[in-house]
Amino acid sequence: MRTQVAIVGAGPAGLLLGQLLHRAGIATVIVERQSAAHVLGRIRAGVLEQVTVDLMDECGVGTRMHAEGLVHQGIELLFQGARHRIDFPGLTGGRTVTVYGQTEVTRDLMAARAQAGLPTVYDAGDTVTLHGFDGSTPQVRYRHGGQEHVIDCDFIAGCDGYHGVSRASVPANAIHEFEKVYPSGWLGLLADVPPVCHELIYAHSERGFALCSMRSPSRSRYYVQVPPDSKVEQWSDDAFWAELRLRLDPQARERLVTGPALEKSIAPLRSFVAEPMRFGRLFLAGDAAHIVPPTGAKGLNLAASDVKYLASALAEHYGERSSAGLDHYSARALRRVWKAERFSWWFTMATHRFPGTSGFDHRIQESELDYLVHSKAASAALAENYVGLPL
Ligand code: RFL
Ligand code: PHB
Repeated sequence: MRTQVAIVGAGPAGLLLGQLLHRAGIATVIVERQSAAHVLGRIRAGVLEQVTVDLMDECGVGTRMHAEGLVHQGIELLFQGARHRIDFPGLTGGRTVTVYGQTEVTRDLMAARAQAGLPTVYDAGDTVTLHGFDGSTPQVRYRHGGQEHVIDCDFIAGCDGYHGVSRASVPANAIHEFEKVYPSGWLGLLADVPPVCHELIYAHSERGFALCSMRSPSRSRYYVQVPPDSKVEQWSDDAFWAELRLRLDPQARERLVTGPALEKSIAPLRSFVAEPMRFGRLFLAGDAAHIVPPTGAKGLNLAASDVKYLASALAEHYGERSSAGLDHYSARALRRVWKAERFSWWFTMATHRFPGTSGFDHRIQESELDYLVHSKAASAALAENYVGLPL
């Protein structure tokens, strides 16, 4: 089989790239390790920056997002028992975010790809291998249905997440990795109960961080910070609700509606960047190249901005025979990545309670939050990062 761009991974990065390239008249094949149902079963991101919303529109898949997504004009920060609102439009010249689950983003993109009749290979398992990307004839090989398949292509897009094969295929001496692991995880619970508040609440308490988020007016997503070695089996639904309640303010506690978990999982907290994001004819995008802790909701949005840069660089290559966009892809993407890394690290450190921190650290943290909500400059810095920095 031959194509122009072979895409490894059918998460949001791979599917968005496929759609953008299709609209630019560039042929793609996507190879995914899991089944489509498995990809849709993962509960992850919930908040879209305007840049991501615009990209969904550009891909022609924005209709359901606009009909069902919730436009949010701010967030609430809870600490020392009191809530403080950060007003996005007022602090950023009118900008907002849209609450629309990654599952729905993925579903809409999968449907558009299927409708356009574009080739996607699911269930490739761990058989995918990358070849020749340091030369001029790259290949992606995989096994499917008991047979070996080869995709000859011009470029490979590694959109296969943190544990994928793409980054792992690069010789160790060609890549520089930066990592910070936080000694905590987030235990998340999804339930068909109305959200405790019409906006997200980021809560700092002596017992640790909590987040009240949502997917719709009748479906809530809650998180509590847990020790890194916590196992999801150790947390009954009742234990989760009890812990969440302890981290909220009296009004939220009173309004909290509990119910059986539709899904419960633990996500580690990690910051990670691989540099560069290009190796010959292989380009990394999304979680394959970088991870942020979920505080601030940047992961999916960074995947979207990488893919936007990559799609325009590839369109320039095929349309104008210019390699300038491809040559600048890594530096351009990394500039935005590092700003989101900084923001996610800072927001995590400001709102979590980590083991081994002292009374001094806690006073500084409370002072930081106090400054944040009472200084217009500090609130504006939070708001402009949360709604997303310009491309
Ligand atoms: P994904 O979504 O991991 O998709 C990669 C795909 O590649 C496949 N794959 C392979 N395919 C072929 N061969 C192989 N060897 C392969 N290995 C892997 C995988 O099966 C998968 O389908 O990466 P992508 O596309 O870069 O997308 C990134 C986002 O998924 C991620 O950044 C966000 O989910 C992060 N994130 C959030 N981001 C936001 O912008 N806003 C949020 O509110 C937000 N909340 C979150 C989050 C992540 C969380 N977890 C679980 C880490 C909340 C949580 C709890
Ligand atoms: C979510 O709804 O899953 C979510 C929202 C905001 C975050 C992280 C996750 O910062």
